[in-house]
Amino acid sequence: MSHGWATKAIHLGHDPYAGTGDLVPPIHVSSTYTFPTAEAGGSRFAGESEGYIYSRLGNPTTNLLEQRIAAMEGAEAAVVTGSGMGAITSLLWTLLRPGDELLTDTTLYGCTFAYFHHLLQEFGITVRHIDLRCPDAVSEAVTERTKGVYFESPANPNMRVVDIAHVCKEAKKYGLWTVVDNTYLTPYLQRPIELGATYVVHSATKYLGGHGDLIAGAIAGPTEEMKRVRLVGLKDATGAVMSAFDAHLILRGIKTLHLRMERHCQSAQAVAEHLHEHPKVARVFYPGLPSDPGYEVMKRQASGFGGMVAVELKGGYEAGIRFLNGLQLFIRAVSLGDAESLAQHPASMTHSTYTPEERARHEIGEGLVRLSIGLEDLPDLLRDLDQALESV
Ligand code: 4LM
Repeated sequence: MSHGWATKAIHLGHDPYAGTGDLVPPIHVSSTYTFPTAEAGGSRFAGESEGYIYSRLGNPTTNLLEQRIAAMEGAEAAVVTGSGMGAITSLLWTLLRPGDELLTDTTLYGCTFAYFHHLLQEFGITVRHIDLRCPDAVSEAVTERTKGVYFESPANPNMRVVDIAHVCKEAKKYGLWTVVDNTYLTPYLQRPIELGATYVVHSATKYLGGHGDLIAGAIAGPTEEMKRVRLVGLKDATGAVMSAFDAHLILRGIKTLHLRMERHCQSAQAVAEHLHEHPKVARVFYPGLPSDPGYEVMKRQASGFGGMVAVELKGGYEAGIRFLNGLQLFIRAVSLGDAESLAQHPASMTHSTYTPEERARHEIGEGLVRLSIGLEDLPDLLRDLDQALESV
């Protein structure tokens, strides 16, 4: 019998009646594993027999989380990592070689942008930004050196939405792989692999963990490729493994992911509508507003619009900073996806890795304020936003 999405997120891969009968899967803290004989150890290293070797290569608690994330994403397999950046770098150090070319959308999370521009480019990999919202963007940009296409949707911080099925179909025509950073929506709301993507990456620090108490990442994709990522990008290149304790916290977090995401979406929609009407607001970036350029595409490819809202105030940078400083319930902090509502200023914080000219080119406003809508009572959130806007 095939179970539903939430049932898998709660039960998959653990038999509560086995062994000591733990309802909750135990946390396996061992860094290394015993070999009954020297030959048995050699045979595990040679890949001829099953069995754990060393926790950088695999651990029962992180492996259970990998099974659940793969099932949630509709992927064949997954690999979990010590951070979202650990996921992105472990995947791309596995897939790219000097001379290769990577196509990407105009907007990326600040450290992904820095990795692409300050590392990949210095190692002889060309990264080209194209407007993936244009239907012919991939076919016009592809060269014989192009290996893949990487994007976020909705993008951090300006909520740009890319038509995932269309871009993946175009990329496939030229034999390119595609990577979608699904951090903002989570597999509860959007499953890029089912829409044709080859890989998904996550900062599991955000909604998957959901409680602001860990740093983690995940990659999902085809089984054989995930083996390579584990043995090349993760084991040898980055070493960015997840601890068993963090895997336990994420296993706990994803049991309530569906409930949390429903509430994040509801409140974010209400906040976006409220701010959209406000006389001090120049523009709200939220694809759940029918006036947003991403609205129609999002309705097709996701089952909700997510919990992130960005806002540009009339009065630009100065107004944005005053607004941030006026908030009393929203907490001034980067990161997102927690129970607490968070607010930050991308130009001076998460996206300060871009130069001002790059931010202008990549559509990241200097006055933009990003809100991660938490799980508090909505009237309290609206009241806090209103009183902070008063001070502008
Ligand atoms: C932030 N973001 O935006 P780790 N992909 C996306 C992200 O938003 C992030 C990462 C990857 C923020 C962190 C301070 C779309 C992170 C990187 O931070 O390495 O888990 O994820 O506020």
